[in-house]
Amino acid sequence: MEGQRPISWYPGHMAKAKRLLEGQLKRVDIVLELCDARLPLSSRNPALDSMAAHKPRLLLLNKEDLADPSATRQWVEYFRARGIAAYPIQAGKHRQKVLKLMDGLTREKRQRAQTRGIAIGSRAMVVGVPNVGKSTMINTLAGRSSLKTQDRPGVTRAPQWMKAGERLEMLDTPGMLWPRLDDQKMARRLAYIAAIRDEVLDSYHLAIALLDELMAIAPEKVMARYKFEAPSLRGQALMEAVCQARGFLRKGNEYDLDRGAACVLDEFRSGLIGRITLELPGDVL
Ligand SMILES: Nc1nc2c(ncn2[C@@H]2O[C@H](COP(=O)(O)OP(=O)(O)OP(=O)(O)O)[C@@H](O)[C@H]2O)c(=O)[nH]1
Ligand SMILES: [Mg+2]
Repeated sequence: MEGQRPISWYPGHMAKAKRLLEGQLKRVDIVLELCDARLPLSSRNPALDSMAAHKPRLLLLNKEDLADPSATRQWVEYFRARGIAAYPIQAGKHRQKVLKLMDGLTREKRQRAQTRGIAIGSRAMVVGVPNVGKSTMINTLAGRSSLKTQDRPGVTRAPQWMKAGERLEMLDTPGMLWPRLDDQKMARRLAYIAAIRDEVLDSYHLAIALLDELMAIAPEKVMARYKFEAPSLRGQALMEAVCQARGFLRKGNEYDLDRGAACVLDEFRSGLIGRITLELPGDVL
């Protein structure tokens, strides 16, 4: 995009992350993969399908409260049609739901062990891009807030085990990015959901790109939030409309575009513009 630095991925880091993940996979019985329900494709790790092919696995579309419910239904169908058990959740809330799903994944193995008089436990790892809600999920399952969580990427720095019950141990992992190296659109979308640090990007251009995408997907929500009626507005004019609505002006009546950008990113991330999903299965088929 014009005026915006390209986001660079580091192949060395990716290779290291892949090796780490391979090592951890050997130590667990279950894989909980979290993706962001607003971005179910771009926020998934495409390598996991083959790497974890032989492990019981769940794909949890997290932050469903921020996504468009009908889009979430389409995504669940899309993944299930491809043999991937997908479920929408809110990591901070759905303790029983996720425990039950995990229980279902290991029941056979446990019952086989039981017939031999052995009670076995389960070890599960949680993987996903930065800021997707991995630590929140484990805290919820464990029923205590031991792991640090925050609405920014890179909060968890190292893998960490945590007991989540008599027979359940969970491995929290630092967020891992695994995009196609050349896909700037995907990278931008990861930045919208704060899976990539803001500082890596130019917030102003990022926020304009987000507004443009939102106007293409849900113009009525954007216009209702920022109180303007011009469905064809795009680019800087759109950001000016936001500044106008909020009174973000500098001395001399110039628009404070940086403040507008910060506001749009914040409000999208916290769901204030509405429940919006950024990509649909139809876009990728
Ligand atoms: N709205 C909403 N917010 C959520 C949900 N789950 C997690 N969050 C928030 O998302 C932010 C990131 O959560 P974390 O649990 O720290 O995410 P993480 O995947 O561990 O992040 P890293 O350790 O940085 O990779 C926090 O502010 C959480 O409160 C959800 O279902 N809905
Ligand atoms: Mg974390």
